[in-house]
Amino acid sequence: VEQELSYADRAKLPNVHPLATKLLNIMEAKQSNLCVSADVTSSEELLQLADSLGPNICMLKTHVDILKDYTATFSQKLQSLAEKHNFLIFEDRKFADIGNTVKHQYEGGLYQISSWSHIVNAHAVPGPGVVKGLSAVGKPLGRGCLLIAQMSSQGSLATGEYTKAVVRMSVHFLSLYYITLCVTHNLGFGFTAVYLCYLSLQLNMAEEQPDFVIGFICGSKISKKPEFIHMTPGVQMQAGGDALGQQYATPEEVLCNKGSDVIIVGRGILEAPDRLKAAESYRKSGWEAYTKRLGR
Ligand code: 5FU
Repeated sequence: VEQELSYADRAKLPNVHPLATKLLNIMEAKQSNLCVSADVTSSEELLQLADSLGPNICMLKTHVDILKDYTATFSQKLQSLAEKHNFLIFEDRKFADIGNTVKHQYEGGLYQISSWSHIVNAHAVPGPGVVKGLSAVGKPLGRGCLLIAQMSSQGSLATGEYTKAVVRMSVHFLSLYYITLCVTHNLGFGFTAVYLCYLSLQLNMAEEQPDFVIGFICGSKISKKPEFIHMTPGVQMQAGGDALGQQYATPEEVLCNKGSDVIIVGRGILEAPDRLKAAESYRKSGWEAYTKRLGR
């Protein structure tokens, strides 16, 4: 039986993205695969959450556009807390437009997300251009992106062949671009053959160096490549759901049975009477489920 790699082993793989290495090392050091989803509407409360739960988490997920009082100072303070407590920031922006538009949305506007968020995510619906656009801004800054391959909500259309296509896109987005070029420029057969050879080289290069996409939002492990990080929302101690279609699985189910790497927990912690105690219990469950999966 093939022994599964630990987070620490995966951090050392030759082709892993530096940001994925950083995350995997944080997870190992803090014994935490918990990402808290800080879905609150006041900056002060968010910062207070980041400071108090910081020691228990590997990552903090934001929806910056639900804050009623966002300022640039807030993002600076959040970055300081991320350094103080050694966690990464993930803005759950779900970019889903053409490359040129997402470039502006990522870099500019009110929030200037690329300046403070280590990780963002994107829908694959627009095709590879969305990754290309984000990458133009994020790659020089050492940022990373998660592709949304599955969603936790009831009736999600991101399933089956769509999910598989997202996994392929994570690796091949550059190559798809070349195919399009080839077709739209109507190159002759000979040229196309040469292009295809070049393309397969590109493919391998992309596989060897996932240079911006570091993983997926998904419900279970969907890629065998240990360089990719699988992150799963819709997690609570009790399976179930909410009134608006959210569906929950337990940390044990997600990390041990479904083979994901990181649990994303919002209301399971935010609505608990003692948020710190709840975060610690999710951290502990998550870590135990992971070590059980490793069989160590
Ligand atoms: F991509 C996804 C998804 O498929 N499901 C989600 O729930 C993202 N989310 C986010 O995770 C959602 O926007 C919330 O911010 C968070 C889950 O919060 P909960 O309170 O744990 O349900």
